[in-house]
Amino acid sequence: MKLPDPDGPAPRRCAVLTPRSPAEDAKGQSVVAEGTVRLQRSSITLSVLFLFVAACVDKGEKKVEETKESKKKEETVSLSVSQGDPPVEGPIPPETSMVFFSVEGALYPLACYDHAKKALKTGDECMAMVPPGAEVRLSSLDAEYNKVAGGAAEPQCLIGSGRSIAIGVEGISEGAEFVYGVWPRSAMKVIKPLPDDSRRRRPKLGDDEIAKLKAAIKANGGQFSDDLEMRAHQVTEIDVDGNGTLDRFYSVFFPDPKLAEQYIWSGAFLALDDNLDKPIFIDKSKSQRDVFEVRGTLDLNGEGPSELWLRLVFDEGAGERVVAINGDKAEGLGEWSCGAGV
Ligand SMILES: [Ca+2]
Ligand SMILES: [Ca+2]
Repeated sequence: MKLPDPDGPAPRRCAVLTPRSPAEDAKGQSVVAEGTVRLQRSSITLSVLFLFVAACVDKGEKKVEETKESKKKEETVSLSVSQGDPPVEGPIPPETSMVFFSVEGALYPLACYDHAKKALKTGDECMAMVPPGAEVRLSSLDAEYNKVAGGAAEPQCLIGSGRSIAIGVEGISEGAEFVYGVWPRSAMKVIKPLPDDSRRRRPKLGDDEIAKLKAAIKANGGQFSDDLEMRAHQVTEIDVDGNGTLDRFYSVFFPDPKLAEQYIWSGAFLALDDNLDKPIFIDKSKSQRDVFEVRGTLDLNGEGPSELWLRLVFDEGAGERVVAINGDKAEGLGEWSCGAGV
């Protein structure tokens, strides 16, 4: 079914919305010139027209809204059925080992689960699980694809460093914009990415949230004057511990009043079951020039709770890392990718 384009011309049911030709404009002026009585009549007519236009514009806006809604629905449907390779069935942790990759022109291992040792690992140990020729699965923003692992390669963000700490895959630096990947292919369903807009909004914090977060920052060694303005970069709900009650992730910072793009303090907390009285301290920026984001969750060892897939964003780039939640402590697995976090 072809839907009308919401950006295209408005429906013509309201004739008064049609622009007038220069000839019609000239006629209008001559009517005005004929006299006051006609003018008064015109103004009454204009008022009526105005009301009619207002009603039509209102209806038009509603129509555009409805059309946008249906277009969105149609896009969602077409995305879920159109591109990419069909899902791959098979084992997930704890029944299998798995590796989770960030895509930086190559598969950059962030963390992995070693089934034999029943342990979470990072770096080279994850690389070693995926020999050349192994089947991997990659996800772009809206579709998943099956690929084959190649040999060791430099990630794009570290090009020229001589550090071949990623796995090359033919053709992934061009075309579809891949975001993350997994081995084995069946493990893709472990990754639960958050919708992109969960990072684009800049939420406003309530007074109670600010007071509790300031107390939590101080309890974790943060120093700042009490009247300093706190801002949120991301506040989002995720069920990390899988108990059915949403937990809230906070990424907050204090802008440095004297230096642009510098923060007095920037860091992240997780309020389990939305309880901000005792939030889990996730991490803080060392350079005071970056902010944290959660991109998604994944239960790498299949034993709950989920691990957090984080991103650290700074002026010139970003790095990623997986953080495990152990009780009331957060533990970063390996280093931040791409040399971030220093
Ligand atoms: Ca929860
Ligand atoms: Ca886990």
